[in-house]
Amino acid sequence: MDGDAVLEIDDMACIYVEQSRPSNSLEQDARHGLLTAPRSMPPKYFYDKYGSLLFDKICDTEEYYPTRTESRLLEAHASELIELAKPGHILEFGSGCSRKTHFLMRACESININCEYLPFDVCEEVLCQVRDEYAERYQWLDVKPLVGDYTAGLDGLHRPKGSCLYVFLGSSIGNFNLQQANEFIEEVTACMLPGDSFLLGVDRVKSTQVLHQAYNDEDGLTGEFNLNLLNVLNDRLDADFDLNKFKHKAIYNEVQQRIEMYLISESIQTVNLSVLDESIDLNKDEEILTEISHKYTYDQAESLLTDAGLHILRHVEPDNAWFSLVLAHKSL
Ligand code: AVJ
Repeated sequence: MDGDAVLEIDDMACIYVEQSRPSNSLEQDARHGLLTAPRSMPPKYFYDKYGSLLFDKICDTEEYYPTRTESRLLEAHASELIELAKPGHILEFGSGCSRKTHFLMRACESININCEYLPFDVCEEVLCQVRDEYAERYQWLDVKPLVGDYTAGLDGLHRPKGSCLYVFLGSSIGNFNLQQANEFIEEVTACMLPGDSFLLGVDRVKSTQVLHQAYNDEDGLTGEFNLNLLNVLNDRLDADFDLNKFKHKAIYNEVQQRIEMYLISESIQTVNLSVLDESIDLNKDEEILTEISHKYTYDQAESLLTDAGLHILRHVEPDNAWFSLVLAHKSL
């Protein structure tokens, strides 16, 4: 019936989550990060259309173990995790294409938990696709996409009524430095009511060789992904970065327990950033830090959640201990 169809679309319309803190514009981030050394840009600008496609391809490479390792863990443990959390709502930060969330939905389905899915992401276009795909595949499921930037504060988050499982997968937490990671988890915890839980996917400390290969894949996809940031800057700042004059570098910093990804200037060069009305002079071998990806030990992965006052319900890892899924809850 026509009326029903309209109602259904209305019910599942995207909700815009208001920022509770201003987040920097690309122009501000570029001014702050690029005009003086040491230079850097936040990793969120990787993900234009081409960057998102490249990231998807990275996830399918042999070297980039996190995606498949986490997927297998979810596949093996989704049922017990869902049974522990008993969610009325599943709210996922940085849901992207929601490829891994299917494991959680199937687990809900198999034990007849009727819940609502709230994917939270910056990209409305992808959120709408996810909504349609999930609504079609899981007829019992309500999908309420949340459009917004989860790094810009969570006060604007409409908190669902009934028990909620907050999900943050893919070791996206690794892009935060340690302080930011703690702050973000505290913010989520502040949204939680007693009985709510938090499922966190965390990449683990491991051999430098395995880590190095994961960020230096044979086909050069990670390099392309990194260099694509310069395309984004050329586009949005009307800049003139020459991609042939930069190279990709990713190293594991054992002291800081993190991958550091850089773009290296291969010669002395001047780059114009027209929109900023500025130019920058780069030395040969000068670095621009484009991403950090923090790795955690088993105990550190738990501390992320327990330091915020949550209690661990379950912590699963594969035999090689390369990745952790930690489920914690706020006690009653
Ligand atoms: C999406 C932030 C988890 O840090 O491993 C993959 C991004 N960068 N290869 C990561 C990324 C280069 C990824 N995260």
